[in-house]
Amino acid sequence: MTRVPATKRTQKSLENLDESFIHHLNHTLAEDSASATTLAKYFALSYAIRDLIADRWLHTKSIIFNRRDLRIVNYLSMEFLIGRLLYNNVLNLKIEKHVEELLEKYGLRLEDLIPLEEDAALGNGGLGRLAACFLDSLATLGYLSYGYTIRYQYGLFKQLIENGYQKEEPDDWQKNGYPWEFPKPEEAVVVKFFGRSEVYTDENGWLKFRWVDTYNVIAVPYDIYITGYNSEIVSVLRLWQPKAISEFNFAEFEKGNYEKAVAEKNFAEKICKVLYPNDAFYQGRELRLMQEHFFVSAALQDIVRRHKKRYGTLDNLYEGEVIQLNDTHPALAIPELMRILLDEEGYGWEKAWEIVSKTIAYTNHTVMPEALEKWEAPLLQHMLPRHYQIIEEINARFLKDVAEKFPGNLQKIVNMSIFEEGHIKKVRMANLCSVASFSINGVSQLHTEILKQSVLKDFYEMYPEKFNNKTNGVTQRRWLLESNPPLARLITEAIGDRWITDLYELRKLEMFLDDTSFLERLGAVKRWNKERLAKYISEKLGITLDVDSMFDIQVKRIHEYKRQLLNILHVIHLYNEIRDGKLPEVPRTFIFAGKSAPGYRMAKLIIKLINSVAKVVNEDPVVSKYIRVVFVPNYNVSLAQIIIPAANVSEQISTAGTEASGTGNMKFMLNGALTIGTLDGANIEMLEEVGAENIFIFGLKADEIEEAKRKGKYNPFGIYMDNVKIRRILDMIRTGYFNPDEPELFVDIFENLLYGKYAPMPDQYFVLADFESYAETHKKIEKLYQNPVEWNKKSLLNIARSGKFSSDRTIEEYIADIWKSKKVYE
Ligand code: 26W
Repeated sequence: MTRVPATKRTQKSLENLDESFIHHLNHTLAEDSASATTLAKYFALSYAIRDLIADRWLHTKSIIFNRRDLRIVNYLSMEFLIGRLLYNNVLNLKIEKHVEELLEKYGLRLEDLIPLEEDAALGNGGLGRLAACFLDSLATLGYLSYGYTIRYQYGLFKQLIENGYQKEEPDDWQKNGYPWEFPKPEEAVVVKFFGRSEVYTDENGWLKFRWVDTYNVIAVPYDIYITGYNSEIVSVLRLWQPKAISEFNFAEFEKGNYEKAVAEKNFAEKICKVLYPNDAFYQGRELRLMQEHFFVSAALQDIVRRHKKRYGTLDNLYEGEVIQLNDTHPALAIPELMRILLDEEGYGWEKAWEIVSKTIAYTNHTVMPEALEKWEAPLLQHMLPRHYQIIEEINARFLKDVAEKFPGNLQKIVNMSIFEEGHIKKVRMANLCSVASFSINGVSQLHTEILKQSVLKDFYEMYPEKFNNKTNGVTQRRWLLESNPPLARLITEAIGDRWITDLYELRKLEMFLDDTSFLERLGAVKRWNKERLAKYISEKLGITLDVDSMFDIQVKRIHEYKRQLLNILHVIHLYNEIRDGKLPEVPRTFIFAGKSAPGYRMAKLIIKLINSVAKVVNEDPVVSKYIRVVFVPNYNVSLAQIIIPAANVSEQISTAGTEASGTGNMKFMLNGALTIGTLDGANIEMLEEVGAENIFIFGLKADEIEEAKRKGKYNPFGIYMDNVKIRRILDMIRTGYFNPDEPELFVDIFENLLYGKYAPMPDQYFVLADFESYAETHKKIEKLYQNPVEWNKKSLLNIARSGKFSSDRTIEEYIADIWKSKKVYE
C-alpha cells in the first residue's frame, strides 16, 4: 500500500480547525466565545482536535477490514495510565503552531488549557504506564493494535498529605465529562457470571457443555484513539463499561421493592466502580475477579467477532490476531477463549487448544511472591463454573505431559500444577499462563533470568523455547518531546528531529561531548526545568527551593522493596554530619513523591517518616542551608512530566533482584539525570549502555542477596551494633527524634529492620547491608557535582546512550519475536 503523507490529511482539515473550534463551542457546548469559561474552550479545542483523530480512525478501520495480511495486536491490561491527551495529540498531529495561533485570537495560550484536563489515571504504576507507552509506539510505528481495559468510574485515588500522613480521595476523572472517548453502544456484548455448567448431547450425539442460569451484564465499549507521531494509524484503547440489562424493574417497583427495582443496575455499576490501588500486592477479592472476567470476556468476544468478520472462520484466529496478557490479571482469557471455541463455536478440545495456545502470549512483571495471583478455587468455581471446569481439564492434560516428560517426579507435578492443594485450594494464574501461552517474557535481562532460574524454573525446563526477554522502554514523545520542550529543542537544533521516531539518533549528541558551549546550554536547560519544578512546589506547597542545589529525586510507588527507607536514612545521616559540623560541599534537595497502597501499613509509615524528617531538616536554620527535603503529594503522569526533567540525580535503589525492570529509571536517563542505582532490573542494561564511569552503581548484587537469604547468614543486628552511624540513625528513629509528640511512632520501622517484626526475616530488603556503599557513592556524586563541565558531560552521555530505552525498540522486538505482525506501510 502506498503511503498517504500523514500531514496531508491534517493539512486539509487544519484549514477548518478555527471553524471547527467555534462550531464545537457554539453547537456542541452551546456557549459563545465571549462568555465561555476556559474549561469550555478546552473542551471545544479538544473536540476540534478529536475530529482530526476520528478521520485517522476511519482510515485505520478501513485498513483493518481490508488488509487480511496484517495481524492485529491485542494488549489486554487491567491498567492503562495514559495521562493527559491534549498536548500529546497536538504534538503527534504536528499542529502546535496552528493551535497556538488559533488560541491567541481568543487571548488564550495552550499552556493554560492543558492543565484543565484530568489525568486519566486508570493504572497504578509501571505496568499501567508501560501499556500506555506501548500504544503510543504501536501507533507511531504503524502497526494495527487494540488495548483492552476497564472504564473505571474512579481511577487511582488522589493523594493528600495531611500532617505528614497519606490521605486518599476518590478520583472522579469524568466529573466534567471527557472529550477523548467515543461510546460505541452498537458494539456492546453480554458478559455472564455465576450459573452452572450443564452437560447435554448435541444433534450429532456428542457430549457437550453449556453455561446456563447465568447472571448477565452488558459491556459497552468506549473508544479512545491513541495517536502516533506523524502517523495515519491510530491505536484503539477500548474501555469496557458495565450496564444492567434491565436498569429498572417496574414490576418490583410496583410491589414497593425499590431496592430490588434497581438491583441489577447497582450490580453493574459496582463491578467497575474503582481501580484496585494495589501495586505488587495480591488480594483475593471477589470484585476484582469480577473485573478481570468482565473486561476479558468482553475483549474476547470483540476479538472473535472481528476475526470472523475479517476471515469468516476462527480456524486461523492466530493468523489475524495475537493476544498479549499484561501480567496474569487478564489470564481468564485462556478459559474464556476455550469456552467460546468449545461451547459456542463447536470446536473439539484439540483444535480449540491449538487455537488458544497459538494466539495467547504472557508477560510477567514481577517476581515478588506476594504479588502473584492465586484465586481461591471455590470462589472461581462459584463465579465461573464453566471456566473452572475448563481449567481443570487443561490441568489434567498438562500434568499428563509433565508426568511423561519427568517420569516419577512427583515434585514437578506439585510445583507445576495449576492448582495449589491445601486448606483452601488455589488456582495459580502464573502457571495457567505458562501452560497456555506460546510465549513467556520478562521485562529486563535480569528479570527474565530470574524467571528462568527460579519463579518459573520448572516451566523453563519443560518449555525452554517459550521464554524470551523484552526489556521495557518508554516513549520519547511523551517523556522528552512533551515533558521537556527546551531539551527537545536543543537536541533538534543539534542533530535534527529524527530522534523523535528513532531514539538511537541521540548517539549523534556524542559529537558535542567536548563542546563546552553546548554543555553550558545543556546546563541551562536543566536549570530551566529545575525552576519550573521549584515554581510548582512553591505554589502548591509554599516551600522555597534553591535551584542551585543538586536535585536528587526518587519518585515511584512507595514500597519496601524500592527502599525509599534507605534514601531517608541517608538523609538523616547527612543531617547528623551537618549537626556535627561536617558540612557538605554542595547543597542538596531531596525530592520524594509516590503513592502507597491504602492498606499498606509500612509504606504509609515510611511516607510519614519522610515528612517528619523533612520538617525537622527544613526548619533547622543551619541544616536547611545545606539540605532540604520535599515530599510532593499526588504523584501521577502529569506531575512526573514536571518532576523528572528537573532531576540532577535519579534514585533507582531497589534491592537487587526485586525490581523487574523499572521504567522511571529510563525516563530520568533520557532527561539527563545521573543515576545512583543498584544492579537491578534495567539499571544493569543502562550501565551496559553508558559504561561504569557514567552511572553510580552501589550495593549487593542479586546473587549475593540470594545467597545471604539461602544461607540465613544476614545479620542486620550485627551491623547495627558495629556501625555507629547506623546505630545513631536508627536510635533517633526509635526514640522519636523526628516525632517527639508521639515518640513510639516509628518503632515498627526499627523493629522490622532489626528483628523482622512484620516480615519473614530481619531487614528483608537489605537496607542496612547496602547503607555504607550507598553513602560512599553519594560522596562521589557530591564531588562530581562541583565540576559542572564534567557533570554535564556525563549527563549528555546518558542522553546520547538512552536510545535503547525507547518503547519503539521494545515494540519492534515484540513484533519480531512474538507478534509477527507487519506495518501498514512498509
Ligand atoms: C494483583 C496485584 C498486583 C498489581 C499490580 C500485582 C502486581 C502488579 C504489577 C505487576 C506491579 C507492576 O506495576 N510491576 C512493574 O511493572 C513494570 C513494567 O514492566 C516494571 O518496570 C516494574 O519493575 C514492575 O514493578
